[in-house]
Amino acid sequence: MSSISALRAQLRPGTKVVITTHFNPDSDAIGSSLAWQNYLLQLGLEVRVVVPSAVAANLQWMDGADQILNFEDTVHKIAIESLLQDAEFVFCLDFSGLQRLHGLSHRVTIAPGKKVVIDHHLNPEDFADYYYHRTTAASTCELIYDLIQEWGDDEKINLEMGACLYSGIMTDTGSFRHPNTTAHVHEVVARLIQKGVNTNAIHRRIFDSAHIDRLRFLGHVLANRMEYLPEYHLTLMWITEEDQKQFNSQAGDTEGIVNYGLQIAGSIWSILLIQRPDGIKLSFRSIEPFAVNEFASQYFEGGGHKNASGGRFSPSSLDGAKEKLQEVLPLYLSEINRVKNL
Ligand SMILES: [Mn+2]
Repeated sequence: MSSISALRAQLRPGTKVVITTHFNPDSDAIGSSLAWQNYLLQLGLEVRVVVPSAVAANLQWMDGADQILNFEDTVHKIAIESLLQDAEFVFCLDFSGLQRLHGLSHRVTIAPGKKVVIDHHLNPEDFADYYYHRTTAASTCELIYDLIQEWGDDEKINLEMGACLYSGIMTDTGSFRHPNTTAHVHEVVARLIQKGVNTNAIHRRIFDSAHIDRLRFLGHVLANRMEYLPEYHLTLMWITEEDQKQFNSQAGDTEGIVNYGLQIAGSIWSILLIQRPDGIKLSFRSIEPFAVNEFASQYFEGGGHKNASGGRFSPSSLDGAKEKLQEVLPLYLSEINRVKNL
């Protein structure tokens, strides 16, 4: 493993580079990837962004998003394989476990180029040659900003990049209200605003660009797919495959729904179960100081941040996942009671 500072000198004009990010890429994943691409293009490198699954509609305004290659698209897939074969560097942004690439994981693993991880998730895997990794960073976009500053290239952060970076910082901090929102986060954002980034327009593009189906879907989940378990201070939500069909649910439409569970007085955590063809996807959110990443990794093959984690349960049975929860929740009762009294 080498120091990231040694990397700057190797990023010479003409160097072929691939940037990739996690499955179901969110605003931090796409924002950091496109901002980093913009920066490397300014240094004269040949850069493509490739993703394991589709970019959500509310992120497609970002500069460069129309050029992103999606591994789930059969035409793109072939291009991605040859790009990975030729790349001298593969930048892995906003993830540090290869399984988060899903179908793309094997291709990246066998890619001959040097791997560079830029990420803020806990427990990074040891697969890369360079790491710029800090769990205290609220977002990968914040790390991209910091790294460009460390390399003395502030003037290269242009408006397009600034908009991408702001998007990831805004969403990964829950619009600046999650406990990860440090003074540094606000300092970075203040600098982006000074550079002319229109934060209000970005907020509207990301959050106020829903199709009416999406709002009806949300209404359905809140009205019919939510339960509050007072003894566990837990809000439980679930979405069936049928629900997703009925409301014509698109990539990204389930994003953020889990957070509603924390709005109930007394709730210290919230779990959303989403039925997918290959299993149940779980999202966990909690309030400080209750940690959900350990729960996610211990019982649901997952992990993540202290207050925001993911997991999975197979087979694709919602009842099965709920039964598993009923089994393991009592084991957490003492921790729940400890935290609720703080
Ligand atoms: Mn992130």
